[in-house]
Amino acid sequence: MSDLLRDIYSSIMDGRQKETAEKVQEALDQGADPSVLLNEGMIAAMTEVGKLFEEGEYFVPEMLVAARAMQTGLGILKPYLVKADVKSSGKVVAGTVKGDLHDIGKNLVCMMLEGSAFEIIDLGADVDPQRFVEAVHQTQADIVAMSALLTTTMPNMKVTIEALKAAGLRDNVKVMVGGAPLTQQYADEIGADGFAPDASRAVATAKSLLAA
Ligand code: B1M
Repeated sequence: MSDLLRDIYSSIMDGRQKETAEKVQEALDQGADPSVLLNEGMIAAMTEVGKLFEEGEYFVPEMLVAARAMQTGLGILKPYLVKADVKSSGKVVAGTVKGDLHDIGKNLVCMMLEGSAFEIIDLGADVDPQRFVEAVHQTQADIVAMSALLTTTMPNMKVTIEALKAAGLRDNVKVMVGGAPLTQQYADEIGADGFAPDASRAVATAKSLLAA
């Protein structure tokens, strides 16, 4: 690991927002590969934060400041990940499901999709099933992309799919799901059309859903 990559990793671990932004920018200015910074520096740091939380060494405030530093770093990285295309690949309504505040992974998925010319309607986190329904109705979206990071909120994906059915919209839209606790099997069980384990594969999944 290079010194700068190590600095990015530790500035996120320690929740130092300003330093994270400066180090990410410095690395980019030196020609670093954005996907290496993202995966080996930033996501690796968040994974370690989660491990320390599980071990009782980090608590919610530490997770929160690390998440803020991560979001700041992602803001710097975004223009390098998102290269706008001309023709729209499709319209995506995205959000983290009801009860769930984790939005970093969802934001990353949105960035990658945007970088592949999808139009994103980002509903944010803690999104009520009816809000997804309204957004699909209003925007005539092609895809609903739902994220969940908690085992306790995963069932709200199924609730949202049922709400789309009840509104008569399920046949008009593809549903894809993702988030750390999810599996392809769970996606199949709740009747989603697609699952992706990470943000780059989310792009491939979205494309294949619209090609099908
Ligand atoms: Co929370 N949290 N958290 N947390 N948090 C986890 C998820 C946890 C695994 C930590 C742990 O115990 N090891 C654990 C969940 C346990 C479980 O349910 N099995 C946990 C817990 C318990 C909690 C609280 C309950 C803690 C408490 O209050 N006691 C609480 C719940 C609050 C709530 O949501 N109601 C809570 C709170 C928080 C913070 C607010 C402090 C903060 C979130 C801030 C924010 O997001 N703005 C936070 C954080 C930062 C984490 C960890 C450390 C990091 C999450 C993250 O951003 N990862 C996390 C531990 C971990 O994941 N290792 C943890 C980086 C991100 C890039 O990865 O989100 O997985 P991820 O996204 C990936 C893929 O999953 C995938 O692509 C992304 C990029 O590759 N993906 C998709 C995601 N969505 C997708 C959608 C797709 C496709 C792919 O298609 C639509």
